[in-house]
Amino acid sequence: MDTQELKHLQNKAKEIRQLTIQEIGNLGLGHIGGSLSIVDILTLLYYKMMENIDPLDPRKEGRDKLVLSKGHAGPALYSVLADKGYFPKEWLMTLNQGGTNLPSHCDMNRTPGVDFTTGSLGQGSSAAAGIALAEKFKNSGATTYLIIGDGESQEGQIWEMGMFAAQYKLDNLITFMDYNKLQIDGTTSEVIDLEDIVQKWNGFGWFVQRVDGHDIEVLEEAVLKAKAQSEKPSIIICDTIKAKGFSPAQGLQSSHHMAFSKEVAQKALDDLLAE
Ligand SMILES: Cc1ncc(C[n+]2csc(CCOP(=O)(O)OP(=O)(O)O)c2C)c(N)n1
Ligand SMILES: [Mg+2]
Repeated sequence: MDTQELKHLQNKAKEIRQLTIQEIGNLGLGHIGGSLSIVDILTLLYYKMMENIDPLDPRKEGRDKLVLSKGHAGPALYSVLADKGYFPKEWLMTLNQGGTNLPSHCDMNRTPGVDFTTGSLGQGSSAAAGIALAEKFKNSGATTYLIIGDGESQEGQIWEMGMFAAQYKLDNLITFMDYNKLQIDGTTSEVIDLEDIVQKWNGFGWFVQRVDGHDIEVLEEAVLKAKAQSEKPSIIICDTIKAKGFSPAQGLQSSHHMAFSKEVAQKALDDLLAE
């Protein structure tokens, strides 16, 4: 990736953070932390990596897909989809309100561009593996991307999916684990420690990489290496910071689902733009 393209994607990620703070800030509360930790991953996917996607034809046959298994981070995905033109940006101001097409958690029957309904942690992972298997049967050549949380990784279903995907050699499945080290009730290490996470996925027969989840250039290299794999599913363990770019609560457990005033949102936006 040349410097110009990198700069463009970094600016895009900043815009997406801005939109997400405005979107949740307008409602006054929401999952700001887990939304902002995955913005760089989403930006790389939607503005560089995903093939055959078309905002005017959201269900296009043979497209690459994303399953956001940590469905509570929907607001970040909505910002990307709105920016790409899947629906009007004004919809962002209706987040999680009566009659909205943008519920707090992802709903494929409500929101153009959302590839799977998620929110019950663990379940999106199995759906993604099923989609990847179906793409193999169809010989579509499409890639299925999956984003899981670190707290979510304490769900047994994640590991059931891990065995399944290795058994069926789903090399068209690329998973990102958003390793922000925080879940609702505390740090992952104090609730149920995940380490040694690289060894664990290795043991499940996956191709494993561990990278800085906010470094778009490094993320791209990891995705390219994952795409070059044959026979093995891939996981990219992404070290991230919860609420990255939201100065009032960056890196704090309180960012999981928090209420904040319009003034606090404005201060966060000012700080973000000054970065
Ligand atoms: C099956 C299930 N149990 C509990 C919840 C409630 N819940 C929503 S988010 C969350 C914490 C998830 O932590 P993590 O995966 O680390 O996501 P992050 O908050 O860091 O984005 C929990 C327990 C849920 N959505 N689904
Ligand atoms: Mg987490």
